[in-house]
Amino acid sequence: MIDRRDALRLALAAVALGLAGGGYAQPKMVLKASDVHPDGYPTVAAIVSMGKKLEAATNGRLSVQMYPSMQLGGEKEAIEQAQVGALQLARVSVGALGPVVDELNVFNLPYLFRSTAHMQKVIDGPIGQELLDKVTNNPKAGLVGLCWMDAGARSLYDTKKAIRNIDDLKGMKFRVMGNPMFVDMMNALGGNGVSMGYDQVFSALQTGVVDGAENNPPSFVFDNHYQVAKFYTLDEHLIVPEILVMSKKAWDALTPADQVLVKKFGREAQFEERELWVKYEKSAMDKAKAAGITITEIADKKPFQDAVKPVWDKYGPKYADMIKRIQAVQ
Ligand code: GTR
Repeated sequence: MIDRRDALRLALAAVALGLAGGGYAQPKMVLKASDVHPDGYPTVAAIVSMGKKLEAATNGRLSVQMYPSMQLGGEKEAIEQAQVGALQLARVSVGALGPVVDELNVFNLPYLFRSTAHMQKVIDGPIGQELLDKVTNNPKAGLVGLCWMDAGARSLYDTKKAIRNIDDLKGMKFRVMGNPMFVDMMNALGGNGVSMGYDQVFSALQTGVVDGAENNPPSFVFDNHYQVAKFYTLDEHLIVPEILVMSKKAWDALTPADQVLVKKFGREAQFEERELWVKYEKSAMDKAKAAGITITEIADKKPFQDAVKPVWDKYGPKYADMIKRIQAVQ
């Protein structure tokens, strides 16, 4: 026989163990997510929407708290925080994650993809899954690769002059993402690559620490770089997708059923973001034109493609098989 005091103790123990209610109640988990872009940006909106789906599917047990606009720092910081478990979801560029998971660097080769449609085919298919698994199975990364996101094509912008051909890049300093491949790329193009976090780009442009940077139209416009850099040159040297990673610590704390949900809604976020992206890219270009930005189309990209050959010579051989497979995707 158990008396009332024992019954109370047992009940308290059950609550502490999460057994109350007759089943194994999982504790509530708020997944902190970070993004360098502001609220409403396609990557931010897609992850907020993923969070709402998670919340609905788990009766509020799992939810996402988004920290946009670099509130938690730049992408290097976000990756490091996710690795130690201080942050649960980090949406970053593959450019920034390459130094952690080397296999991803294949996507960082300039002019690898023929078009954004080609890139999408690759990330949506078996190669995309294989590379997400490389993130997850990397023993040192401490991250789980959840899904990809679109980021269009990256082009040059600067505060000094319109760039009409490759020779115009000579002597100009361009900020690139924190990955040695991009410093090499910019140097091969004839400029000087300066790597720095995204959080420093606006002021570096403003104070003249760099003459320019390079990014897709939505970043150029909606992160306000166009207010200081008035020349945008569409050479489209990189088509680098984004990636959403989860802290391995947080992932391991989820039940297998919850892991399935997170993956499923992540995959859906990949396609939701893509639709938002198309609209955002168009409105970014419209806004840039309306603001009087000098936009230069590089019709003949061959000189740019030829110039980055040393980057391919240096990094390409390591990824030779993967490059062939990517190029074979139609
Ligand atoms: C943007 C990308 C960000 C960040 C940024 C950068 O296009 O969405 O994740 O990587 O570029 O240049 O650092």
